[in-house]
Amino acid sequence: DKNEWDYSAQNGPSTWMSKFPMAAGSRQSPVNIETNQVESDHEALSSKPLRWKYPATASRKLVNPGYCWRMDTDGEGTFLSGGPLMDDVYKLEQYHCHWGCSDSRGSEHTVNGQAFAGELHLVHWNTSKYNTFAEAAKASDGLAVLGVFLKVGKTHMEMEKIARLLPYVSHKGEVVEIREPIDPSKFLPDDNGYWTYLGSLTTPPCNESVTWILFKKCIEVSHHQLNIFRNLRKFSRGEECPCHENHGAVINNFRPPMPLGNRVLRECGS
Ligand code: SG4
Ligand code: ZN
Repeated sequence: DKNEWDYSAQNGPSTWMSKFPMAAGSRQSPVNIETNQVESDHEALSSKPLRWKYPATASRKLVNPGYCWRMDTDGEGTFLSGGPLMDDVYKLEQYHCHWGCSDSRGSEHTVNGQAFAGELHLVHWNTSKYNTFAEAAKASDGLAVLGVFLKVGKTHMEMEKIARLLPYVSHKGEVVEIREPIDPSKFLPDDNGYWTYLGSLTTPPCNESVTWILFKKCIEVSHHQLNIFRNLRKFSRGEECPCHENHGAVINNFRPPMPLGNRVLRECGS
């Protein structure tokens, strides 16, 4: 299958470029953020503050695609604009998460070489310039992803609603409809400071279409909540468990940092 890619030694990130040539491009994500090489760009970025709005009813369907959990959203009434996005208006398409096998790794971006326990991604598309998500995903200014680092600490109450539903999508291909509101804005830290740069999707086909906005401040989730993520399975119900390989658990679903090259990392806020 041409679309077979994963995070294993055989089909993992170092092999993606053979089937997905864009993965070898010069604008790839994630990257390591060296905080002393970041350009403060207060004037240009803070002249238009980053603004968002998400109705609590935006979260619609929780999916296990076999390599993460993903919440598909109803973009209606959602809004992201300002900061590096200037006046363009983006809508929320979905959000999903990356995590490790232990709490010491799991994020895709790193800060001064340090990984976090996980990284949440809120994926948006530019509705000012494009008609569909698919069209936007092919354009250099088509997508915007808000990234939030997860560290281990206290139980996150909004994440708890997702954790409670994950056992219903334990196997690949399973979907559950959301009945109680899950508010995406509750996953964002209370401080607005962020880093931003131009990059790509971190999974095949690795389109170079993403304006990345990474919050400097982490949010906390509990060790137990991360363990619930680690209980998701990469295979379908009824398929045989590849028991030799961590019982087919979805873990270490992160791509390692790619070269920044001649790109500029900018920051806004503290
Ligand atoms: C995750 O695998 C999502 O499930 C994918 O969503 C997403 O792809 C992919 O990550 C890449 O997004 O923010 N990490 S990322 O760069 O959004 C897309 C789906 O496959 C196209 C729908
Ligand atoms: Zn992601």
